[in-house]
Amino acid sequence: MAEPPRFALAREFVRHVGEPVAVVIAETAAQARDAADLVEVVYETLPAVVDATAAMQETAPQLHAVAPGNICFRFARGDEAVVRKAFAGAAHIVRLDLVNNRLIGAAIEPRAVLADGSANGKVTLYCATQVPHHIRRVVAEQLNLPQTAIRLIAPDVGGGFGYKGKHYPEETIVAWAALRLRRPVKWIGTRSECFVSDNQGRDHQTELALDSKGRFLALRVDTVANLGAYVSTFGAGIPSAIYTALLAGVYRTPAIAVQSVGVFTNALPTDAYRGAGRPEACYVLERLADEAARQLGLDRAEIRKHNLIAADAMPYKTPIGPTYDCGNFPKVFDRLLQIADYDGFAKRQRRPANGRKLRGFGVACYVESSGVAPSRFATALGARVGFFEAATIRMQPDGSVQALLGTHNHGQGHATTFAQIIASRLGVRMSDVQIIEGDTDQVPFGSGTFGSRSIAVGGSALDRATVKLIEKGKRIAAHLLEASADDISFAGGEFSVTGTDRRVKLTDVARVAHVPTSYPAELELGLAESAVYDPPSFAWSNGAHACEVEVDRDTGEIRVAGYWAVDDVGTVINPLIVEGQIQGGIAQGLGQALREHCVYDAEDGQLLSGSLMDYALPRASDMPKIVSEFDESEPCPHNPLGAKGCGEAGAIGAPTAIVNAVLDALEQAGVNGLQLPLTPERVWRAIQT
Ligand code: MCN
Repeated sequence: MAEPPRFALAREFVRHVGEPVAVVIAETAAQARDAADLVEVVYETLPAVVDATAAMQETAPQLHAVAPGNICFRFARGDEAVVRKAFAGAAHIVRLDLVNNRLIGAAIEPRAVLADGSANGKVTLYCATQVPHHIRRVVAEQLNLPQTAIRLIAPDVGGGFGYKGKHYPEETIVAWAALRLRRPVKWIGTRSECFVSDNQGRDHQTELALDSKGRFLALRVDTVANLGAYVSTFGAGIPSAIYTALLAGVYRTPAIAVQSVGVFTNALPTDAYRGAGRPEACYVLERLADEAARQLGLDRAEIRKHNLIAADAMPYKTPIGPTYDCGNFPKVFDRLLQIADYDGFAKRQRRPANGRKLRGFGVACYVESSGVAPSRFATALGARVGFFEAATIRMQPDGSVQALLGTHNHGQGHATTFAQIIASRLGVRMSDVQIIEGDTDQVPFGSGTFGSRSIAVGGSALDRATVKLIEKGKRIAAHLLEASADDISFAGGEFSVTGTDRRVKLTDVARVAHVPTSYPAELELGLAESAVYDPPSFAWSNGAHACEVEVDRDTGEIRVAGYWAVDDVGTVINPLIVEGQIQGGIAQGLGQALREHCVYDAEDGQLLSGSLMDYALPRASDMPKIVSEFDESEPCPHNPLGAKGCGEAGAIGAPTAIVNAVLDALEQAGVNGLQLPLTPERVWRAIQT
């Protein structure tokens, strides 16, 4: 992989609009803006290329000396020879060109950094990030400081969606300035700055072919991924390791070969954005399944049922690497068709409410590699960090509990769900539990929150810490109850001598651990335990989503009339929170399918969708009523909670379910094969022509 240097301030070349070139520090933001206007940069305009396929042409401007042809990497999986053979003998080949549109993250609050460098040699960095320990490490490396010289505090950050989980130049610049000036320095992005400074998402062009006799025989996928001007933190990992691993989806296609090429262009860097590689994989497979059904005259549900991996095939090794350890895809799919009344759709389609409206129905199944990530897997791919998680539980003498985790909450309800885990394990009240995240001086280790990992990895570390705490508690209780620790059991917040009514409360054990009137001589005082959890595999969340739309023939406007989701996120800790997470993801998926599109001028690389006036986010009025169900029959077999991640599920299934529904409707108008996003204008033009 070519890894060109990326400096906090551009040197010699500016490679994308918005790349910082100078920093102005003043007493007030207004002064700083005025002073910035006085900075004169003399640019020599160089040719630009913003499209990834165009950037691969021989004549394209070259961005980096270390990346000839603008190629960052070529990543392949599967056996090309086997696939070629299967294609040669196939009855049908279905081919599609797909574009996965570039998206701009738009959390409620922009990014922000405040550094206090007044303490000798030490800087406290308040930072709107999802990955506090990671940012501490990178800033320390860049400023040549020990990690202990930086305290990173990430309080409520106003949403993140993945793009706040990456390192940005401003974090280093502000820390550096604060250390130089020995006083606090603050930068807060304006909404417009977010458009030209924050990582963007998706931007894939994919061509694929599939052989079919109604059964999928082989799949070939060629993807060109636009990385933008630099490799962002996970920028190269998303379209390579993560996206390609999921191209078997829920289907038992025996031969698969995938090639993904990461390309540099004069656009902002792309990186993880809710779903990160998984929506792209789902889009490829599920658009293809619909197209195959259309060309072969098969029912869309039937072709899928024909090819789904059976529950008794688990564990199922895909031909491109991953092994799914659980999941009942046919059951989830059947349930979806039932709740969405798929059988009744033909009737609904024949009689739309208004004659000018076209009605369509779409489905999309997905598998998600949540619980990112087994460190073994990540480090083998070149990640220079482990992806495990750590949790510490401290019981105070009064019986209240503090839990410190390296994950980060920015809207996922960790304070509730993690407190639930502790309360159920230790038999304490939820109101007696305090969850602490987002402070590197308090929490010893952390990988942060992304990749729907907090429950499966952080929650599992927490669970392990409770087990250790109970084990120690048993030894203290054994001493107090004058019994052997082997005879002590724990339930409902009490230790008891098995088969007797002798018991002592955990809260009393906690008090004795701090006020040792009677305490085992061989034990250390205190009641605090830490645990680390490194997942042996991903937690394979999966699901099936369906959508019904009405397309207005005269305006191209699309109304999502119904939306149904059946998701297998393993054991659900908090149904209300999970439902909210699924809904939020679907809202973002709807945005990708129907509204959002990041556009650069192909000639000069200017960002044309540079504000919320040009970049349309979905609104509350665009959202349908969502019917959401969970299938908990297949808990994750390798983590103690049985939980799989849910934070991205909606954003994975929704874009494709919605697009498939719109294309189904448009077929009645003779329209096929539109690219994302399906804006009213694009749909209207297609109907007209
Ligand atoms: N949960 C549960 N039972 C399960 C699975 C999860 O009760 N079987 C709970 C968890 O305990 C947690 C929540 O659901 O409270 C989400 O858990 P998880 O799926 O582990 O996801 P993370 O907490 O790791 O959050 C990351 C995920 C990602 S990758 C993005 S992007 C995202 C998202 O969550 N960004 C969000 N949800 C978001 N929600 C808000 N409001 N804002 C964002 O920026």
